[in-house]
Amino acid sequence: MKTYLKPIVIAASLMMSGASAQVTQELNDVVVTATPMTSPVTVVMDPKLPRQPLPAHDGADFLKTVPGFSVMRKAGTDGEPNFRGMGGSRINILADDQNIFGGCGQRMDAPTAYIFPEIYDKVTVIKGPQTVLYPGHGSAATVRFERDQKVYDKPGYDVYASGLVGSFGRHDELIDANVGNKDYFASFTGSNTHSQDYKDGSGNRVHSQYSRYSASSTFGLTPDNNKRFEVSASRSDGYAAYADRTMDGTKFLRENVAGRGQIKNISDLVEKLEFQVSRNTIFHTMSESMRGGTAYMDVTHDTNALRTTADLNLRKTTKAKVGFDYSEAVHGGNMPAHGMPTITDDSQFRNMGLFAELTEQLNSAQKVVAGYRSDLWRVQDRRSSMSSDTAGQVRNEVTNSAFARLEQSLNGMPNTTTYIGFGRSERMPDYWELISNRRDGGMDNMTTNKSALNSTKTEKTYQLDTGFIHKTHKVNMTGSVFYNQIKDFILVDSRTSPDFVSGMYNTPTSRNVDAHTYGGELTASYALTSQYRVSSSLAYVKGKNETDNLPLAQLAPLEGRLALAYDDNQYSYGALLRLVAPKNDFAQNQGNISGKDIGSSGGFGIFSVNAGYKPNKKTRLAVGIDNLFDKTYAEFISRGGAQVAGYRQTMRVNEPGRTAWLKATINLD
Ligand SMILES: [Cu+2]
Repeated sequence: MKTYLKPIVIAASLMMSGASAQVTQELNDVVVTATPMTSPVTVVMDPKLPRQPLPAHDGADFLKTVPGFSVMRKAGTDGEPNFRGMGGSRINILADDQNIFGGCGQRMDAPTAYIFPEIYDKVTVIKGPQTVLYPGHGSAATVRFERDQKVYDKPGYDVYASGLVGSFGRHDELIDANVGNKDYFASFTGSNTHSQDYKDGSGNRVHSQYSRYSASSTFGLTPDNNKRFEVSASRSDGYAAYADRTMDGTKFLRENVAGRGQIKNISDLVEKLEFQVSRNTIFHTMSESMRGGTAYMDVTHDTNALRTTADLNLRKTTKAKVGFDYSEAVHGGNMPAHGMPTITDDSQFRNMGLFAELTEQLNSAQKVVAGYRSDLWRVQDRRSSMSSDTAGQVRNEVTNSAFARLEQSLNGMPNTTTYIGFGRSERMPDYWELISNRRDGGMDNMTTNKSALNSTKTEKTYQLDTGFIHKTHKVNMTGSVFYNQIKDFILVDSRTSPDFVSGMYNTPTSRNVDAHTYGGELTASYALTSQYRVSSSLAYVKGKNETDNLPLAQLAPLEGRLALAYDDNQYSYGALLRLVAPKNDFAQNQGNISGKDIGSSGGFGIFSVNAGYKPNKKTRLAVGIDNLFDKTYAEFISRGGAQVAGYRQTMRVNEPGRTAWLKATINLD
């Protein structure tokens, strides 16, 4: 265990030496290995920078560089993000402030499966229940993938393009092109990615090949400096092999149309007004066709949403953001193997929310941020009475969430901000928890039609968040710790003894239990010289299922990272050591909508190296070798390996072995 505590010691010594350090020039991150908090509870990232380890071309793997995040592996792509042990809908994923709910009842497609980070300009993570501005079911973190729409005051264009080649036949191509003048703008993004099966450290092939493309275009008008109106459309599709189950994803079609507008400087009171309407449709097919079978199933999830917000200047020191959002999501599917080839709806979720967030600058050193949100939910069970005992029934629910946070700059310690916040987040159970799973059935649980619609209560998280940020050019240190009490935590229980599963698909149960978790993340980096920087991070979480007197399931083990980087603004070199502790406390067959604990896991250390070259300001080359020593390992939260003909079955889906990659990016403007 001692090895894994080293980052803490290093961090502590950096903290002491950092307090009196002289300011020197800050280094650019050429290859990002760990991302610190940028402001209280908030991490902001540039998705166009190369990352190590090389992420799959989807939004989950990308989040791995944020301490506290881990990803449940299913195969090559479409992993499931988990933050501080909270998975599934507890992480609210937003693409341009729209929820994309995956379609798969077996959760092949987390929302991040439809998101290609590099086509966005900014990714923001807000930790804990410390915002109420966004729709969805999230309580543990909010992740926003955003485009900064480029507007022009004279004719101009910007083009960003990147290409990547890597081991196991991986190649990515991406373009983000913008053009405009003072009256209009237009943009186009396109991405394509492909990978063959990768091999784990022992040289065993993992059933994991995938292919994806995406294309989107936006057209907008800027009648004057204060107004912007735009329409956009996008489409993406692909396929992916899954090593953790008996079917593969052969279609992941997402189509999106949206209209949005922004009017600024309306009056002294109203600084900005924004509105958005959007439609997201998912058509997903899972089938046996990639492994020689013929069985298949289709699912659809269509979401229409509306959102409007106003930024208000209430007083010189008081700002507010108030708004309203509405969404309507219909899920459907077919079962050709059971004589139902036509897609029929199984549920509708309607949600209407009102929210307000207030920022009060108390004095030059103190700020209070507080918010309140109320949602009205209406869930309709549209299944037939053959497959649900709540067929046709409607559940209405009101959820309330609120938070307050004090941020304070320290007088005695320059460049240091501390914060303390308390939040209550009430989470409406999602599609999987209410419709896919069955209810906590007591004695009679041998049939599949015990619907969870009315029995699964909303989940209430009461959380304390506190931390600090200390930033100079030489030292960057951040710490965030949290403690929460979760009332009616929605546990997905697949235990067979006691009997929580039923039917031929072993449908698990959505149960409410009481739980608590605590932990935190620490990052520290220190510029040894103007070219050398050492950085480290640590993430820890512990939790308990109080009702069952068991550890809370799906909590990743203690993890530390240590990196050394050289950057002279033209050449860069870096090395990354990731250390993960063994984990022996687990809750067999308990978990969330995306996975469950399957046993203890061993600790491991993974060493990776990278190098970069910037011949000029517009071009960047980066190369890396991940898992240099070709270690065979799997993440604790990863899914169990399935039996796939021609492949070796493993307890968990193993991570890739040694992976080399090269990425080139170019900016033209
Ligand atoms: Cu599926």
